[in-house]
Amino acid sequence: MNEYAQRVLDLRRSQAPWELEYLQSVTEVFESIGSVIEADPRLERDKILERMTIPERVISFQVPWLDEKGEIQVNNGYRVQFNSALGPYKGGLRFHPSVNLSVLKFLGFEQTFKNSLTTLPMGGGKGGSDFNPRGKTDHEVMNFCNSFMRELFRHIGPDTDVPAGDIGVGAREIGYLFGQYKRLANTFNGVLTGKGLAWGGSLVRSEATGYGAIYFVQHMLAKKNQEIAGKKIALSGFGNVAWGAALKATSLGAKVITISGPDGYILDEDGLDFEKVAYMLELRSSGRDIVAPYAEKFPSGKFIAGRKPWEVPVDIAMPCAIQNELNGEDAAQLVANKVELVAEVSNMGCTPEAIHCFQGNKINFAPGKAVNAGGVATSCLEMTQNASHTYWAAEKVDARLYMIATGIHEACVRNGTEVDGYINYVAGANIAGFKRVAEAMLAQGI
Ligand code: 2IT
Repeated sequence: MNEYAQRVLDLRRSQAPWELEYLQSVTEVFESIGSVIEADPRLERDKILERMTIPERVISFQVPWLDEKGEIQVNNGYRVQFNSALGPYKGGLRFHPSVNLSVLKFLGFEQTFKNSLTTLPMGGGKGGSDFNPRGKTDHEVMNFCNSFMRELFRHIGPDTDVPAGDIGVGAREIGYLFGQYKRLANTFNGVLTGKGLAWGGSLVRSEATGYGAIYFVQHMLAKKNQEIAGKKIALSGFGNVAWGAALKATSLGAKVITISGPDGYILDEDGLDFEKVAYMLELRSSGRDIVAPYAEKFPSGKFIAGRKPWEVPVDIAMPCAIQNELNGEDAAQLVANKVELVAEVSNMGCTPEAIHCFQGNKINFAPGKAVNAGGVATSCLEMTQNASHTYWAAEKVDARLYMIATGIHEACVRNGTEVDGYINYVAGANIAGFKRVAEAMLAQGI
């Protein structure tokens, strides 16, 4: 690692050694940008790395709410407004018991470079709560969302900070959050994305993360003179992102043979079809956070309890669940099973050991900030539609999404191709994302 980058990383580690996820995400970016730092002395002079690694603002608040029994429950709520060099803070809200400040700082840091990669005008932010939606009633979710927004509303706005969904925050939660924002701010505007289609949402937004990921994979394959039809794919997760990826991959003739949940994974050697993909939504709306019922409904599906799908031989692996879900051992297993490429769809879904294993074996590995950027990019298209008081046709949104995925892939190839021709997508994405943020920070002073 570059000496200046190492110094800043060491400083941040000494200040908060417990923020493991955050330090992991900073390390990954800093390992990639040595050549950029060496080429531009202004970066160290203007303390760009020091300034990039402290969020511009962190809002931390209590979220008290009433459960069905009338008892008071209390959660932690946060919004990390990480970097506004390129536009208003933009990034999702995550409701999951694993949420803490380290997780949200890593997500906000990643989001900053991801949003930069889209080349659209968005800064980076992230927020959420350790609220666990599992097993909660609609009323409880609404009570929670109302309380969460009662504090958050004063910190956000269509030109200030535009939250969206993430794990545990889907259409239902965005609806409740938007309703409460509107009541408190007395304004109907594009303050949140992922809204319902009748009240400001964009066509294709709910599919966009998964669709964009598959478009990105198509480009990775095209670079190897291959196509996606006929490929066997292992997905993890069964939420919105895995659903969109499964839908697009299936419609392009690929065979998706796994999905997974916290309880284990489903292996379906027949591959998903549209009925099975539609069933993923039912699984999610059950609020139980398990995939086992799939095997009862579809006899071709086998439920493997307590294990991850990375032990199944496939051509393409796509983690779509949560950070660090694919570790060094999983990666070694995939490599032994002759995986051809790995596209990370979850944010930081692979551990550093896993990434190094893929790269060491010259397997093309693309990081989440490049692969999943179609989601936030389409959020920006929703903002564009809201700001111009109009709706676009699905074809127009989808065509823009495809173009954005194409542009990100090109940026990765341009910045990440090594002397032997191997495309280091991690380096390519980090360098391309970093450069725009750094340029804007240099221009805007302190
Ligand atoms: O990780 C992500 O990029 C998201 N959860 C989507 C963020 C957004 O603002 O659409």
